Amino acid sequence: MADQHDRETVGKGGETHQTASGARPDLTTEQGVRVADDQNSLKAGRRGPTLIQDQHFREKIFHFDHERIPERVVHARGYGAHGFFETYESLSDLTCADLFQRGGERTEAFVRFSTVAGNKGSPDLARDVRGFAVKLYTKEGNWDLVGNNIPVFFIQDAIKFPDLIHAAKQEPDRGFPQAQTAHNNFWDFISLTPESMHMVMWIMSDRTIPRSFRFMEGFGVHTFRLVDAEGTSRFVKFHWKPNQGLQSVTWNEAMQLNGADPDYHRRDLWDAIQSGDYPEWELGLQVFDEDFAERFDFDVLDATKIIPEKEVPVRRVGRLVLDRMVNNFFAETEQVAFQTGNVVPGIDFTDDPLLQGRNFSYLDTQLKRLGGPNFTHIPVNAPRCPVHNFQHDGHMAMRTPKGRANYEPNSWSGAAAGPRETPRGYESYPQHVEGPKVRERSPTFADHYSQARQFYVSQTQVEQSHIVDALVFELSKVDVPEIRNRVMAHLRHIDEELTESVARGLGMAVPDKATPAREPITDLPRSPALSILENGPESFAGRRLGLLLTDEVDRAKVDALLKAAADASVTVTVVAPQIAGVVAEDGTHIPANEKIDGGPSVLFDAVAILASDSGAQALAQMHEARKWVADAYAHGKFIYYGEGVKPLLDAAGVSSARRDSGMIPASEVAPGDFLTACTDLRVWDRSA
Ligand code: HDE
Repeated sequence: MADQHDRETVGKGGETHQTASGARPDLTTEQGVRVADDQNSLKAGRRGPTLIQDQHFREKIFHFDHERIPERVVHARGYGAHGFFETYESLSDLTCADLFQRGGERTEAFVRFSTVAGNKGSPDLARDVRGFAVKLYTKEGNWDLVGNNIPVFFIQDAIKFPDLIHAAKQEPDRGFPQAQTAHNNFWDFISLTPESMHMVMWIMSDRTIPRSFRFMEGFGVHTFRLVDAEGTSRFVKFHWKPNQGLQSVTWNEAMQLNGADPDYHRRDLWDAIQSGDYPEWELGLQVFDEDFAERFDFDVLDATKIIPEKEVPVRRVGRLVLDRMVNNFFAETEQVAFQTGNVVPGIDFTDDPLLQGRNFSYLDTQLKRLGGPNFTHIPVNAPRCPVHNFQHDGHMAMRTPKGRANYEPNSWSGAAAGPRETPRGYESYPQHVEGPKVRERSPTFADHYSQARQFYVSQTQVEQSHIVDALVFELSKVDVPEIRNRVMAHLRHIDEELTESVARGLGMAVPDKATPAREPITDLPRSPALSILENGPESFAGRRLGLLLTDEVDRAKVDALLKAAADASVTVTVVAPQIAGVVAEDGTHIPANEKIDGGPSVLFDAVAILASDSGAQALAQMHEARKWVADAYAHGKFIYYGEGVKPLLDAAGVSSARRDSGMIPASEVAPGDFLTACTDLRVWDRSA
């Protein structure tokens, strides 16, 4: 029989099950008939035509022909994992949501991270917002917190979403560029949409090129409500804070990574979870009342605004741990359906017009993608609590309801006929609403620049320079000077020096200021919470070291470094001139994980080079090896180097004069101390 992986088979009851461990199940058709030969179709004669009566062949090809479903219209490329949420202590003073009632309580969770603009096969390191969608299977139903890694959005009203996404995706006549905003249509739209300028500052920062999903924050973005058992409502903004610290890559690395490993983020999450290094985030709440909302400089219903952490501190109320990869990418990550409308008693919406629009869109889109109204029956989407209703029938109904009752009220479902009363049924917060029907933007949404400026001034100098570089890069891909001018005209309201630097980078003059809908506030205080570099890791744990070795290397030195890395929870990738690995001075064999051109230094958070004299000389002659070192240096990485490596460093352009605090000689510094120094991640003042 064909060489098949252990497959799941479909049992009588319709549920899938694994066969007894180790035993390879017989192949069957979907009807359960055993297949005699899965490798040859049925033909009239050895060299004759295939017969249409070959039911197994037809069924196999038929199924294959229908394996694809439409990709998500946005967030098509994503990666999911299972885990749990643990509540630290009861929040009954704030909300009656069941998952927050008891300290130590764990709630099953599924998280899908994603990029927004690229298609399913696009590279992971596109400059893009990352989706951070969390499904919490609570005892009182599913709560989906469908967030991003940036706390604001481009637009204030959902009616503009199709325009934004059309402008960002491939241009319609040519079908490119893929997974990038560096093109005319995107910047044309942005230049005509001043409300996007705060978000533009975030997307031009390194937030859009995270080192991995594990090192980024998540945000619910909108203002939601928490409602307690007495029916009192408070406003809330949701945050996910990574315990691993924040970390991004540089733009030059991102561009190289997309070639070296287009699955860089997927692989990182897979490797971390499979090795038992489970990523964790703390759930943070910013809770505030109507009085604060009235006093605040901006409208809390405007999703282009944050509430600075200094004004309303973030209270950490629990942790999210991802500890299990999916069994099957399609069944789980592809079929998971998030919906902002999925809330549980104790959590409610506000009138944020973006959120209101999303509540419509997410349910609607699943019909197209998953083909019918019964997608809630798919295991990854099904609530873990009982489900009873009369929403029956439809495509692919997986439940088999029993009995005569399929309407309500009825007198078949139990002794007490008549309408049901459900304790703790979901009650919407009885907010008073009245007003004329108008198509208008509230004037309280009119300030488009103040918080963009606050974000910019809250960045370190290095981060500010990355924003300038990103704007220059993106606008240099725009070939209509008028669009560049319009963007710069907005930038002038954010920061004059920023605009001048961008204009210099483009070789253009600074244009007149755009006419603002409202004059910005220019003295909002700096907020360190907005910087990545001010919220870095506390150690180098969870990071990856690239270790370049050659034949004849001193085995004891290699072992000492590997041990220090294991002690510091740092993963090591051994890179060598050949994939077979190297033979150390003592004759022992050290296997490699990557051949040097398949394992460029952009893949690693820091690098180390241990080589024999002759090995280093040979490396100095190799273009890939020189580039390996030169890139690590240019990207500001910590470099640990053994004796004898000098010829390679010189050949890579890292002469003695350029050796700074990040160039760490193994002859002087113990491996453990080198890894401790790596906590800083980069030597930013190194000029490339
Ligand atoms: Fe989404 N968004 N979105 N979005 N969004 C979708 O739903 C939409 C917005 C976000 O991993 C779609 O199932 C509208 C903000 C994530 O499966 C769709 C508006 C935020 C994901 C949709 C927004 C998000 C989506 C496409 C403007 C951050 C991926 C497929 C009002 C708070 C979920 C799908 C996953 C996906 C609509 C804006 C986050 C079409 C109309 C703001 C993380 O329904």
